[in-house]
Amino acid sequence: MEKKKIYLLNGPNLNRLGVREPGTYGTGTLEDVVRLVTETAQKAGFEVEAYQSNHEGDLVDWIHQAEGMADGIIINPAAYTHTSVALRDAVSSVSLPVIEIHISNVHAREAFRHTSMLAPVTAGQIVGFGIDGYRLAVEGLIQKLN
Ligand code: DHK
Repeated sequence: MEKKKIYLLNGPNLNRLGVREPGTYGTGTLEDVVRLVTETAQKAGFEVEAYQSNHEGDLVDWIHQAEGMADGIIINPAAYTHTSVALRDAVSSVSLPVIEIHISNVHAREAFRHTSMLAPVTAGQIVGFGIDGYRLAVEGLIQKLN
């Protein structure tokens, strides 16, 4: 592995950011998220590779692929947060620090959003800061890596 790298993974419906329930998720787009993460990471000498998928298996594959390719992962598993044993096991299977991020304050929403299958196996979780949470996730991840 040459250059320091962060994988940014976004799950289902996050391609709809900007038009999707703006009262909950804000008006920033996925493009804005990728730009914010890239700019924040670059300041600390990290490159970013960003992926979004509406399919659980794609996210599993990218988590696996990150090992050997990246130093850490920032993931918003979106709805799979609350359901996916497969994503949790994928996170457990790699030795990289993984930061989980949610745009909304999931704890102030429906009860089914209060549980994260992934949280116990991540290095940390950021919740409820809007898309600025992605910047906080980069800073937190880099702090853990240094
Ligand atoms: C995004 C989603 O799509 C929801 O399914 C989660 C999360 C919350 C977020 O706040 O980023 O429950």
